[in-house]
Amino acid sequence: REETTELAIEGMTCASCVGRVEKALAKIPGVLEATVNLATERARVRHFAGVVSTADLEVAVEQAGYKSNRLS
Ligand code: 9UX
Repeated sequence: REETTELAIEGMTCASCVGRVEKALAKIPGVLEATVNLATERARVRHFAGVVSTADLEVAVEQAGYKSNRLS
């Protein structure tokens, strides 16, 4: 089953930050697509449920140097 998780990302100040966060999320096995909106500070991640947890996404964002909080 696929699901979409939204995260609030803190600490992005330029467009390159968006690319860093998208790349960090997209490389997780089981992630299908990751898009980040700088203006709204939101990441939307489509992934396989059961393969990728919200915690996995948050760890990846934090390892890339940003803070993340689960939205839905
Ligand atoms: Mo831009 Mo973001 O110079 O960590 S890449 S602020």
